Formats: sequence, structure tokens, C-alpha cells
Amino acid sequence: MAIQDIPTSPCEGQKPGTSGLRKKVRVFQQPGYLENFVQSIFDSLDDYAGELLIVGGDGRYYNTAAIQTILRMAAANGFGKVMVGQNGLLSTPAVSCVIRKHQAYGGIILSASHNPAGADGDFGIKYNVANGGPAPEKVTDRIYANTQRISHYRTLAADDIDLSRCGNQTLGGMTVEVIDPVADYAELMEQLFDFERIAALLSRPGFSLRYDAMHAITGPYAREILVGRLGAAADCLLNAVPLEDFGGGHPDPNLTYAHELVEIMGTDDGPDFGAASDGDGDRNMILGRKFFVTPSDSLAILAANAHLVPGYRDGLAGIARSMPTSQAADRVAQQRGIPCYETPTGWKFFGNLLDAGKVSLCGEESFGTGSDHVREKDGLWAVLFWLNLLAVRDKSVEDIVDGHWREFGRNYYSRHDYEGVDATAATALIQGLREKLASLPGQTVHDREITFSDDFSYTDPIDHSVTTQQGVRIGFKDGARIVYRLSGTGTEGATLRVYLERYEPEPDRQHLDAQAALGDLIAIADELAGIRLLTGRDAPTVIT
Ligand code: VG1
Ligand code: CO
Repeated sequence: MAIQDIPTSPCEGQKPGTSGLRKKVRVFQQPGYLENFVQSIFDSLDDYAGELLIVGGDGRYYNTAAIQTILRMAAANGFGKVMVGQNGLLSTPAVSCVIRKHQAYGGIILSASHNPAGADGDFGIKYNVANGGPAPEKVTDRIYANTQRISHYRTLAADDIDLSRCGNQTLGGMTVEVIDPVADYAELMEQLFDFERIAALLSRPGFSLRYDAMHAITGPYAREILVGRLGAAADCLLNAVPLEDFGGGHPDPNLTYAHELVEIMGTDDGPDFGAASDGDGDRNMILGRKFFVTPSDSLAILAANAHLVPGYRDGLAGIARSMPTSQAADRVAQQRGIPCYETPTGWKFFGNLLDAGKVSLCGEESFGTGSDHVREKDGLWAVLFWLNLLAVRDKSVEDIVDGHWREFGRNYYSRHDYEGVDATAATALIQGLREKLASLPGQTVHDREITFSDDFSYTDPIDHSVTTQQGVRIGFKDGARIVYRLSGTGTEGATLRVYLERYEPEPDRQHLDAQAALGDLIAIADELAGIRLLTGRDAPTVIT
């Protein structure tokens, strides 16, 4: 089979964002667009001849077409072997797991996570390194630089691989092994959690659960693990068949987009436990009966109870959270005498801390939790962790959270997203805040004294790389915070995210509605940044 060097020229805008390159499917379908990016990935790597690459995606429209292109290019560029999920499917945490288990050189994940799918939807591609985690910025910077000067890409004139058949096939000089997308991941979950105890919980006559895969990647994983290995009733799974367009939905597990599950959980005789995952399986939402667990609280609660779960029996080395995530986990770390790290948004910043053994659990407010078992956030892992806790503690979700607040205090928390706003206005808003930063401390707004303000900058404690401009933070005397940043995953206009937080130590005052409890901060956030004025929006698009 002939290797072909195809002339090409740079495509605009191939700079990876928070989690890889995300664009409209139509953009990816332009001749050479995907090929340029893939070649730029390969050109940023050293010594991969004969090595193993893992490839898979969330099953959205264009997934298998992109995989066929990538396989041909991997063969032409000299990889020795590619392992690819059957029918092109692999969840993001499963890719991470497979890279680590098979000591691969790296992996390519095709996903735009929860962004809508289909011919008019979004597509995405991301490179993960040998530790199983997203490429760090020094690699993504190299990839971007390559996209700006690319002149050729290398491919093979060859037929498509049959992705439906597990086992080995050859493509030029390369082996392609089509693997069961679930097996390695399910085995890892069995090592971490007490499956016997969870199975016993699930078989209790009074206990019921619902899991919503939102027509995205986790359906087959949930079926094998929850139903197949843990004995849950098959009808506990909702939307468990992955569809190319995610059923026209928006597989973002939050109170807005997972409304079907939220309604089921919201009645007096609703299930005891509810959970959902996102498009690529790395996010999770945890619900009790008529009760929502914020992701920040979930991280803190998993940390406080980790010793009850086999995989974390010996305690945690430390905890890491992204900067905008609430400080609930910090309180657990402090009480346990373990370090807590604050990183920029995006899982790539946790990799070095995990590799160095400095932290065991990580989390983001955006429904992401994970641990050192892989190098991605992991939706089903969080669900199993919660089920393991429920089995051991024999309490309801609400009682566990309530008890946690009583012990550690409650961090009232909310994120307000203004999606699809004019990019120029959004940039002006952030710029306006930056210009004000120096003058804010000492000012009092709505009876709240501002004690600090900055634009978050992070120095990695391991490789000392510096990342700047990661979000404007405004802190108040009682520890309350407002954070503003622009999304790095959207594909249309700009998304402004405003993160609000305040601490409440007093148990009698821990049961307010979060929006009410944060009311004054919400007003201050608008006043300081001029959100309404500059975006023309009266209210956020999504509140979580
Ligand atoms: C968002 C979240 C961030 C998360 C990222 C990828 O990024 O805020 O916490 O790591 O999505 O998650 P941004 O830049 O839009 O705020 V996923 O599940 O889309 O891979
Ligand atoms: Co995701």
C-alpha cells in the first residue's frame, strides 16, 4: 500500500482550547482540516516509530469517518499498532485507562464532550500522552505551532478497517486491534470498589436507582457494570443506547439538560439515587431523592469518606481542584492535614500532581471528579464511588450531604453561564475587570468589603511551567468569592462563566436555596463587571 505525502496549507484557528480542538462538524469536514491537525499532533511527538496508539471517541456523528482517516495516517506515519474501540467507541476515561494498562505511547480522543452532535453539531479531537492524561500545554502549544506551518500530511491509500469486528487487522505495516471498549475499564472499577457490597445495596428491596446515559457513550459501560456485574435492574438505565446525534439532546449532566432524570428523582417516592454522565463519559451528576449534590460538594464528600472505599483505604495523598471550584474540598484537606492544590480549569493541569503522587483525588465544579486511577475525570467512577459510600454508610444521599455540611460547614455555590454572547463584548468585559483589579481591594460593595482581586496565574509545582490569565478572582472579607472567566470549549460566540461562592458554618442557615443565599453576590457580580450592560443579557442561559 502506497504512502502518500499530500500537499496542504495551514487552516485558521486550530488552537486547542480547555480540552482539545472543538469546532462544528462542517469545519472538520473541510478537506484537509482533520488531516492537518492529526499530522500536527504526530509532528509534535518524538520517537513513536513502532509504538502503540489508542484511538476512540464518544460515538457522535463523524466519529467513525474521522477514525478511518486517523488510522490511515497513523499507519503512514509509522506507528506500530493502534488499539481502537469497537465501532469507534471509547469513553474519555476508558481511553485513559487503556493507554495506561497497555503502556501505549499516547491516544487520540474524538469528542466534543457534551456539546450537541449531529451533522450540524460539534466535533472535537484531543491528544493524550503516555500517562493517560490530556497533553500538557507545552505539547498543545507545539501542536498549534505545527498547524500554522504545515505543508504536507502523510496518509495511506488503503481501504477502511472493519471497526465492528474485535481482533487484529493490518493496515500497511501497522496492526489495528479492535477492542471491547468496556472490558479494561470495568476490570479497573472492580479493583477500586467493593462490588459485592454495592450489589447487596442494589438488591435491597427498598433501594432503587436511575442512571441516565443521555444517549451518549456511557450506555454500554453502565449496562455492563451496573446491570451486568452489579445486578441492577435493566430498567434503571435511561437513554442507554449511544446515538450519533445524542438523540438531539445536549448530554450535559446538570439540572437544566438532564431534566428527564431530575423529574424522576423529584418526587416523594422517587428513586434513592440518580446519576447521569455527559457525552464522552467524564462528567457526572449525583442526585438523591429530591436532592441535588453540587459537584464541588461531591468532591469534598468523596474526599472525606474515601477511606471507606477499597481503592482509597489508606487515605489520600492530597486533593486538587480547579480554581473556580468551591473551597469545600479545602476544608476536608485542612482537617485531614493533607495538601490541597488549586489549578487552572481543565484536567490537563492535574496530570503532573497525580503523576508525582501529590494528590489522589481531583475535581472541577463542572461536574468532573476523578482520581489517580486514570488521568481524566471519570463519570461512572464517581457514580460507583457514591454507591459504595451509600452501601457502607447506610444513609440517604441527602443525609450524607447534610452531615458533611454540619461537620465542615457549607460552601454555598453556583455558576452562571451566559452562552453564545458576542465575543467582542465578552472580551471587553474581562478586559474591563482586569483594568479595575488594582483598585478593587478596600472598596465596599453592597456591604461587602473586597479584600483581594487578581487574574489567576498558576505555576506548576512539578515542572514550574507558568499559565497566566486563568480567570478574574474577587475575594471578600468573609471568604466569599466571585470568579469570572471565558469558556475555552465553546464553538459559537463566547460563553461567560461567573462563579459565586460563600461559606456558611452555621447548621441552622445551611438549608437556603443557593440562589437566594448568593443573592447579594449575584448583584455585586453584575455591578462590578457590567454583565447586563455589556452582554445585553438579563439572565444567565444556564445556572448550575
Ligand atoms: C469546561 C469546564 C471545565 C472542563 C472542560 C472540559 O471548560 O468548565 O471545567 O474541564 O469544560 O470538560 P470551559 O473552558 O468551557 O469552561 V468536558 O467534559 O467538555 O471534556
Ligand atoms: Co466530557
